[in-house]
Amino acid sequence: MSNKKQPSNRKQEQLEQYRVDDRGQAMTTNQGLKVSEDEFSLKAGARGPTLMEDFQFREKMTHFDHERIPERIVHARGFAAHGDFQLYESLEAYTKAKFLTDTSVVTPVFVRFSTVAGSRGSAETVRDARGFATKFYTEEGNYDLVGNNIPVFFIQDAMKFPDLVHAVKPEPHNEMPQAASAHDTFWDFVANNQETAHMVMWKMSGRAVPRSLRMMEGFGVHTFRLVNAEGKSHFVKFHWKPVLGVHSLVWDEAQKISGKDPDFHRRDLYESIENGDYPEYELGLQLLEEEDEFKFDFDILDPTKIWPEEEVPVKLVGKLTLNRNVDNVFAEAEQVAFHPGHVVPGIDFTNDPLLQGRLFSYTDTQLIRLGGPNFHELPINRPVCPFHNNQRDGYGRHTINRGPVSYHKNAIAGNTPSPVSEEEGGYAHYQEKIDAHKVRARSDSFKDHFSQAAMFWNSMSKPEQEHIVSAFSFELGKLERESIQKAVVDMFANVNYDMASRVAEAVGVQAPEKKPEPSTASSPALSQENTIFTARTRKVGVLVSEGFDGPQVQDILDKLEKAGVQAEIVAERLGQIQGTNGVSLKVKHTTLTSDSVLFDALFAAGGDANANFSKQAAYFLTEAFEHAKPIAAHGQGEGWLEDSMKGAPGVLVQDSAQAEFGEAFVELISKHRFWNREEA
Ligand code: HDE
Repeated sequence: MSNKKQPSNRKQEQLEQYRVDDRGQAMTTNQGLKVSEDEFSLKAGARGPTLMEDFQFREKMTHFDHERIPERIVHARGFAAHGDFQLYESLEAYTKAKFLTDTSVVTPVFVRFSTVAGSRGSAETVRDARGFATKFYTEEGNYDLVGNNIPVFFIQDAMKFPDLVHAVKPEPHNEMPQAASAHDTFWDFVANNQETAHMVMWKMSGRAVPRSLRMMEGFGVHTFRLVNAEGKSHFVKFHWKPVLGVHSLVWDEAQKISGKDPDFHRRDLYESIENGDYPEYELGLQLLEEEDEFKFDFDILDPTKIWPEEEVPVKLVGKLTLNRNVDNVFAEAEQVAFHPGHVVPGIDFTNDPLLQGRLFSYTDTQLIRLGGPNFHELPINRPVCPFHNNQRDGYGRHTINRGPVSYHKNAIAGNTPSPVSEEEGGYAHYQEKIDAHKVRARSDSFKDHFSQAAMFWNSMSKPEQEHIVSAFSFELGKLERESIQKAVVDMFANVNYDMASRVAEAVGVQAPEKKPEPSTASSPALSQENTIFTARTRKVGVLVSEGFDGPQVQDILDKLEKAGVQAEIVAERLGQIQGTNGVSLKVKHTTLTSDSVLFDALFAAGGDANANFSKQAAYFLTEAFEHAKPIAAHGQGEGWLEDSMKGAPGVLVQDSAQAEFGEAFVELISKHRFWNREEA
């Protein structure tokens, strides 16, 4: 980590006492004993056996043997950062949660992003949902918003979660494939559990291959409740809206990145924070009066449904800024323990059967993962407010509770610690009236699985629809069993007949029967065509060789920098590279150490390239072109472009008349991709 001054807040002050810098220190054992030698075990003679007495060796080896803890059963591959959250306007009409009512409060946060299916070391650009879990360290206790980047879930009842996860994880007989849903058991589950239809549509879309963790939305998924000081409740859905807009990779690119840079997403997040390009997301709320619970043609308790933003607008209420990287991934990102049941007064649950089950699972999983009931004492998990109760002991207890009393009620300690009233900040559950039979059942109001899946399809632009068809064709194309391919195609004919027929043709199974369209509704907010577009923080690969046009190239690089674009020089070898008029550039990559898939756009800046570099540059450019990326060429760089690329959308070739070349390139970069090129 760099030595630059790091942003601070109350949580950072607390963490500071646990941070240790070993640099410049004498080496000791864990007991504080200074050691004089750390390369050789204690032996009976330099060529003799190691002695049992060697406490120093035993301590070092034992600690090493115990370094690993079980990875998360889902969301194992994750990365995290610290930051702050601040509110734009008081939400006291809706909630009494202090951090949502006082605009002067800066709430420290810790956010962990993750993929779902892959193991802890798996590649990051796989086709998957992403976890977006936020811990707010509020003055009233920790509040965790444990969300995903897809607003709906595969199943409606927590009872099925183990089945879903078993189906998507690598198949148990051969542990293949890693971090991928393109295999028989996942799609067998889908076809036999048709409530999955809506989320599968999202998973086959660009949402499941985000360009960056900084460019994806987050969703609380379930309907929660906000409760104000008068006890009035509103239903609420939580959203995170990225300030840079929602953008995706293309599938071919995502797969190649998995090999070229399996750490692509964490590197992007880490570097952005180190560069001071702090990732930002606005918190959005969809609010619903209690009286409106039944006004929709879906059940608001059903986690496979969204509230279309055009019907229930998203109110932007505050901003999350990630401004500090972790110091130690294990201590922070691995040991952090999230739980949808970590709430504060003013935030409450609904009877969404998926949420209800999650309220059990998350503590349970920490007990096995973190080895006991004291995980709340780990530095990253400690609230910034004090905590007092009569819980005692257990593995790894840090707190030294004083005095004889560890029970309630008592007289010895004046009946303390004691519960406090709601007025004094005591959490009181919303008093929802329940009058029902105990049943194991799905509510009839949860039975429409296809309308919103169809709405998602209807809302997509043409290129987005093409990407969905090709994602289905890829995934089903990987299956061994034709019966499953057929069952999935038949199922998705219920969503959109044309889509399913095209997939059937691509994978060579019989076309499905024509089914009626379940919905003609659409929600423009779902299309990434309607998102925010900006060149800020985009990464451009600058292909350049000796003797490039110094003044012109430097001018273009200055324009890119001014627009917040990160330009990285790719040349034949590392070191400095000389252009005309004494301009010299520092080379960051060679064509060996980088690849076109690692950049948002390419700038062929020219120079007297040898045959090998010209060939490599041409290869970079062709691939970037295939992936619909912005391309600019100057001077000899134009010669590295295939003729068919010149004049295509998003390809800028400098001619002498163009004074504003740098600005024009920035404009292209802000467009992200040129899908019309793909169509052509
Ligand atoms: Fe999770 N989920 N989940 N989940 N989930 C876990 O808890 C679970 C669900 C989500 O970065 C586990 O600490 C059940 C929906 C995130 O540490 C586990 C059900 C959503 C993370 C668990 C769900 C999520 C988890 C594994 C169905 C989006 C990573 C490790 C009822 C709203 C948090 C852990 C982090 C992690 C259970 C469904 C989001 C096993 C039983 C829906 C972001 O407890």
